[in-house]
Amino acid sequence: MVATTKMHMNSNLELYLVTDEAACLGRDFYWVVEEAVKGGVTMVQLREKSLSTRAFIERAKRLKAILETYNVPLIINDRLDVALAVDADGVHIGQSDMPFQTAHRLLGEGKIIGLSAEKQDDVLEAEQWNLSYLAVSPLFATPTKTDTEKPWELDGLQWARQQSRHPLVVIGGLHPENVHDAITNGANGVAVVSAICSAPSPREAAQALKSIIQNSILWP
Ligand code: TZP
Ligand code: MG
Repeated sequence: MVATTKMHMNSNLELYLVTDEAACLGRDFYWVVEEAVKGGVTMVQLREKSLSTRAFIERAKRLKAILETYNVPLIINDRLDVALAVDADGVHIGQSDMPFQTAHRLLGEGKIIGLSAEKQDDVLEAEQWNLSYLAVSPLFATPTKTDTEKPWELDGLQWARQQSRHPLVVIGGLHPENVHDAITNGANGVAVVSAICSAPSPREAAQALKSIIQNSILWP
């Protein structure tokens, strides 16, 4: 048997869209996500805090059908039951959600599991698990989510890069002007809500972010 250190080697974290219907400014949710994917989003996390379980599952099913046609993975925030119900590609868990070991046991091999790190102890603790990625959260302060720990800022990201063997995704306050700095200070991928969901053209916003990310990776 071939030993693997990561549960899911092929997930492309470069431009990771985290959904928030309220940030879509009244436009059709599925249209916004599909436009973003056409612009180059490589992973989508369905993050729903107020839908009923039934509505969450319906939304996840519909989104999965769209994303499958672009070969883009669907990640479910928090809800293992919803991820299992729709056979999503993985889950994203936070520090107060289900523990990693439980999520791993329930989901089985081959699924993406991402974890948020909100403080230094979270980064150190996560070294023992075979995560698909660690989300440094929030990198910068953001009006989209205000109940957060202190932002990491770029020096905190550098520290996390030195400590962690996991791919790092940054989330919180990312936009075209600071994405290059995030990549050159250690991020493997950039997760955004408003920079895409609230943009006049989600497709063009995704294209612009993707181009900055790829140029930053090639020429750090
Ligand atoms: N987790 C940490 S910050 C955040 C989440 C879900 C929101 C990021 O939103 P934005 O609009 O990209 O700053
Ligand atoms: Mg959570």
